Amino acid sequence: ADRKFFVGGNWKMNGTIESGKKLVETIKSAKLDSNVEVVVAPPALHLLPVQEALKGTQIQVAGQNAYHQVSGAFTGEVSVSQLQDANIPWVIIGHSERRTLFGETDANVAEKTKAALKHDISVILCVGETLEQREKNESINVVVRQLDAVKKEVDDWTKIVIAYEPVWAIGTGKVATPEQAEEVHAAIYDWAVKNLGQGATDKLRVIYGGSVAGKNCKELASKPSILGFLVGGASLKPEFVDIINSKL
Ligand code: G2H
Repeated sequence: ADRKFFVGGNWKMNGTIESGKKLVETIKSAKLDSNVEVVVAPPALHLLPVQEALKGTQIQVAGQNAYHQVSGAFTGEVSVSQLQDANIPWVIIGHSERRTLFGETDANVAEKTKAALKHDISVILCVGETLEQREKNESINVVVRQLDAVKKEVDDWTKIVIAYEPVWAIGTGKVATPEQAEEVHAAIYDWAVKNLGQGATDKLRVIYGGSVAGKNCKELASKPSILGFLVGGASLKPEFVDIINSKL
């Protein structure tokens, strides 16, 4: 029970208040595997209406990003404490789009993760290599470096879900093979044993993200090291339900 299968839907910067509610209705009207923890991440402006629409269901919401400072002159940012104030239980930190398009460094990701946990918000922590890094055989080194940076700031990882998202698989339709995902997932569990201690790894979930879809989710989900998914494009479609139910 400690390692419930986890399915996150990252809506990114898509949709309207109306389309978000429609999507929620689609998910609500479906029969979902009750053994799955489901978290959807709408755009910040839509968090509250979506959360309201999801009341009474097994589905929680997440911010897609948060700033580590509590308040102040940080135009355009939403703080971890503001998420906490709005009762938002989860936040995605370190998504590759934040890292590459908005210049977030490993150190930024670490301080945001630390701040979120301090405010009692669980974190979906994203790591993953680029195509260039994969071709140079650096995938595992890159992921370990990204994890080490967070470990410097955070001791307790019980409220972190690690999402392995190879950048070359994101939004490209080019999903990692189950073997490619498993290799990195295994390296992440090894890292966790060495760095977090045995007890922590019993509870740790490493999920996969990058072009997860209705048609590839079952095979990926059948692998013991893949404890769930972070889904982008397909989380905006009715097939998100199939992905939630991929263990059925
Ligand atoms: C990776 C993923 C969700 P997609 O960014 O975080 O998106 O499923 O569209 O590749």
